[in-house]
Amino acid sequence: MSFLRRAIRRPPADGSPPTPPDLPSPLDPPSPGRSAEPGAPPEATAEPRLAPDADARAEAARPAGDALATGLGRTRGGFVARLRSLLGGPTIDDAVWDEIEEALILGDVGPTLAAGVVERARRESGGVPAEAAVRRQLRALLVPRDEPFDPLRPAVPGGPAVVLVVGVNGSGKTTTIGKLAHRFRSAGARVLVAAADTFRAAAIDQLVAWARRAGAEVVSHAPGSDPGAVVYDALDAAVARGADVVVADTAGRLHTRVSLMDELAKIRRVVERRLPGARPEVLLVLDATTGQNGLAQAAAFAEAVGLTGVVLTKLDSTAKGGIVFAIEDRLRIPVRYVGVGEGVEDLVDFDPDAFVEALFR
Ligand SMILES: Nc1nc2c(ncn2[C@@H]2O[C@H](COP(=O)(O)OP(=O)(O)OP(=O)(O)O)[C@@H](O)[C@H]2O)c(=O)[nH]1
Ligand SMILES: [Mg+2]
Repeated sequence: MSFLRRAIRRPPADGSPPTPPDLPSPLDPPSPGRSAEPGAPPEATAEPRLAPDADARAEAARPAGDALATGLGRTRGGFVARLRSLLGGPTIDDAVWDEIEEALILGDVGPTLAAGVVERARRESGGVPAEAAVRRQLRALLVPRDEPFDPLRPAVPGGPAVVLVVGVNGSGKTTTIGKLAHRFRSAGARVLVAAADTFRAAAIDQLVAWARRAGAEVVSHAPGSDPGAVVYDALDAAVARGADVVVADTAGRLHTRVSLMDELAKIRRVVERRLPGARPEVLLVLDATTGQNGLAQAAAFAEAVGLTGVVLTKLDSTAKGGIVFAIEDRLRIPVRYVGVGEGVEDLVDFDPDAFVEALFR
């Protein structure tokens, strides 16, 4: 299975953002789709237009249980292995239930949730095996999905889908956008990425490099310019060119900095101004290794900009994948994707059943 052979590439030791694998250097000249000056009309690139058909879209959204299980390797070997050995023992007395609770806390499920899961599973376990009871209780923490997730759903009838990507510094936003662009292109969509992280020139270059590899078009302005204007121009360009989806990168920001969070709210308003009544996807990219602190981040972003989903990155780097349960239960926001590596294919659709199954596989 190819995902087993995926090399995990580590970031450069100096902390600078890595160049995505097999990509041109960020020092290469900008792509043709890039507009250099604020307000300059974005240029069109000669891009074949392939409308995403229903099959391709269904394929793009298919849960990937095997890839999930691999991405969860550390978690499965860590707290879940402990959990399973405790649950598989001959007798489960008070002391063992306490250890089960501890294992859940160790896996970042969170103390309150862990206590609740144990209490309810204990009650249930008279009738069903204890492992099944715990699995069921964990599964019940994940929020119900009312309708299938379709990131290519037009934000307004006849218009493009819009995906805003937000999160704290270094959580994996730009990398995730590269992966998403690749995935959407593979589904036949015409993809436009908006370089609304204007904070650093290198951020624009990093996005351009990812977009070029994925075959997506880019709309960008000069470093330091207004991120809202970039998004506005990108939406304009998407409408003019008939793009299927606009994915906007935003600067990493501390969730505690009010002025930076206000800037996000402004970007959100720009979408509304250009596409009145639009329903954009607003995805929070959370680094799974930050543990329970991710909950505070998510709450702040939800308040500032409204979130429709979470992308949990770096799940491959942590043994504490139980954070998924905490995020969904506490915030009632569905996890849509998980990042399981730094490569372009290392993004897995999140499906609640597949997740719990993969954990205990
Ligand atoms: N192991 C692993 N690394 C990841 C994953 N996603 C992103 N990364 C790495 O995380 C680091 C930061 O990724 P970026 O995409 O630059 O993060 P960002 O949120 O755009 O960062 P800023 O723009 O600085 O806020 C890079 O080294 C990525 O390769 C993942 O799923 N797994
Ligand atoms: Mg970035």
